[in-house]
Amino acid sequence: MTVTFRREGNAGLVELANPPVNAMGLAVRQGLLEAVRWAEAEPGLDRVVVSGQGRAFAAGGDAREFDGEPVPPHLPDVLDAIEACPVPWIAAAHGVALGGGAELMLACRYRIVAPGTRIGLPEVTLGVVPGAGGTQRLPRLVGLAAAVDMIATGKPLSADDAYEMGLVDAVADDPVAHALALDAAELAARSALSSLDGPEPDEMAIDKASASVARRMRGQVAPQKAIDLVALSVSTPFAGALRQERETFVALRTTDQARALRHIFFAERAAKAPDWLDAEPQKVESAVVVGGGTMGAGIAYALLLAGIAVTVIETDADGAERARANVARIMEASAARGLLGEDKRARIEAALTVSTDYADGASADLAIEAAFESMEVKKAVFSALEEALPVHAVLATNTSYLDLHEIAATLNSPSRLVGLHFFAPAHIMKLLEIVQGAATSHAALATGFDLARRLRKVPVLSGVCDGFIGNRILARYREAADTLLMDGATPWQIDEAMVAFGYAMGPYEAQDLSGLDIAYANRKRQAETRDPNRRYIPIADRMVHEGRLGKKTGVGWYRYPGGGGKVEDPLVEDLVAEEAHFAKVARRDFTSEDIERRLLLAMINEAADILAEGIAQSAADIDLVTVFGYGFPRWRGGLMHHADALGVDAILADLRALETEDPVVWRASAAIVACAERGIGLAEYRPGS
Ligand code: T1G
Repeated sequence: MTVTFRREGNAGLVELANPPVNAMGLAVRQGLLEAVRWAEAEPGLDRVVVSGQGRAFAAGGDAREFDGEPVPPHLPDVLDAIEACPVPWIAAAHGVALGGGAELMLACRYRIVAPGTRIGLPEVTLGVVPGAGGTQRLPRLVGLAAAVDMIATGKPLSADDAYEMGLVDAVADDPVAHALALDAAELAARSALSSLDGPEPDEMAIDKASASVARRMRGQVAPQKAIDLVALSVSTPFAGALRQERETFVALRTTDQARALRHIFFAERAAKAPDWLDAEPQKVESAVVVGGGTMGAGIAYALLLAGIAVTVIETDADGAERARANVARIMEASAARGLLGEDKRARIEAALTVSTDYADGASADLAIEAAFESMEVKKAVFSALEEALPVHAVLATNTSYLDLHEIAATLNSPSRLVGLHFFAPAHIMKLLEIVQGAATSHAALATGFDLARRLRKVPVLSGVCDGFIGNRILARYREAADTLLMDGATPWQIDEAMVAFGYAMGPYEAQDLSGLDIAYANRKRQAETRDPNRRYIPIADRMVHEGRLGKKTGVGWYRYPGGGGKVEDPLVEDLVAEEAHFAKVARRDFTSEDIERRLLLAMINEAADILAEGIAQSAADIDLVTVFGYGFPRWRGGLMHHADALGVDAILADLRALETEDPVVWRASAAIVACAERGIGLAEYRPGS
């Protein structure tokens, strides 16, 4: 039974029992409707208290059902029945009440939550709109401005904020007990929200919400649809508006955007240690972080937040001071954003040690090296770690590019080495590439996945190659962009095309932020092994030679007059034109569509090679890397999900056409050829198959 109901005195007690989070699938809807019929027939009831078993009241509609046709009873009808029930229903919630779960609360006459409960209507984050009365009942309860803000952002409220706003009537340690103690007469006098007049008009609030979603959720369809529906509540009678809400919800369920957002929602939750990983993780109570720069400090803070004692090792006293200042700066910023309370801060500060002596890490269970990206430095660090730390300690490197096998070759126990590739800022970015070397033990890997769980990161397993999954795709993306530059496009055009596609910023503005010297160092490192037949674009090297390193030098691909926004720089266009002249390139125009197509094809083809080589376990893993680490638009589902939306046949045809231009860089990946031959998508493709 996913819904149970029983009588206790004059009260009916209804419980959602669909673990783990009481998703309101078909069985729950049927069960709720049976409970209404029971309550209507049960003599002498003066209230029905609905609550949820387990860690949540209800997480809303079962998103796994959204690919198929909606099956009755539909949630809006079930909630209408609850609202119309002659016995008043009381919602007694804990944990989370999201989407349909919050709408169930709105269909009740009285709402009680336990402290710590989160209440929200996050449907837009799944590419849909509230589809069971939320857009009509909420504004009638809390007013237009509060309702449109909640629904357009999808952000859940805390119990106290919900009480402040009037969304809930009480915050109680035991909501069910509180419900049972309510005065029956007061309860019976409460009106159904659907019977109330619509909210006062508030054009300002609507316009503000529209402007905000146009900025923050650019390219996504659902947010503005949700705003339009909430606006309807001012003048449209409840029943009519509810129908429009339902039609909109059903229409959006099967859109590409909703499918893409569901794909990422479930892929993120499926990102766990692979089934074949049967080893026990090393219990990590204390850790060493080598290097207290931006990455090291972020990693140290993330570990401290998870309750792990941290020793940051630096080369000298100045370095140690800078490291301590870097961690303190992160704490300050988190405290300023209300994310770090004084007690927690004191605990974290007490658990942090900064030292120049590896011996201070003698009791560590894990070491994460985040030192300068030079193989020489890495080797020195790991031999010091192997000497100072206990033999059970797992040794990890945060390298973004360097060869794990070369580092492992310097260790007495290479099985202890695993790659843990964090993304800046390490305490915020959710992605963690866990890199498995040939010698990496299952215990070291399991420790990486267990750490990801404790740090609430999205772990993705990667094999060893230059740049692992993410940076390898990024390198190909930049190479393809530089080729477009050489052949006729401008940084502005390229960035605009990728922003129009859905990225927050294009490759050139992004590089100005991170600095052109990082990629330059990598190109220099790769020079010896680069394929001599592969076309090489020297523009970015020239930029570095001329000191145009990006924002940190005030100029890069763009100028930033007065430290403000990016401005096109004719000197860059001159530099590019000159390089094209030297290379005897006849430059030509590219449309925004050309640019988008070529850059996506380049990334998709490289990602397909990564899949074919078994560096990535699945296309879904590559989607997680591109969305959580590289700003690929979440509402497009990640690089490979988008590739399947384009279709492998079309992709192969495009690659074949571009191969005539350059057979080396546009050689179609074996994975794409195989998928086209077998008539499958990249999502079904498995390495080695
Ligand atoms: N549908 C289906 N499965 C769901 C689910 C949902 N709505 N929510 C969670 N799960 C699964 C999840 O895949 C995982 O499965 C397990 O539950 C635990 O989740 C008309 C129709 C509730 C805050 O957007 O935000 O209502 O991996 O690992 O970190 O308007 O899940 O164990 O197999 O995330 O504690 C709107 C989405 C739906 C809420 C719990 N609701 N869920 O977080 O655990 S649309 C949402 C969450 C709607 C109506 C429409 C979170 C959570 P597995 P978890 P968690």
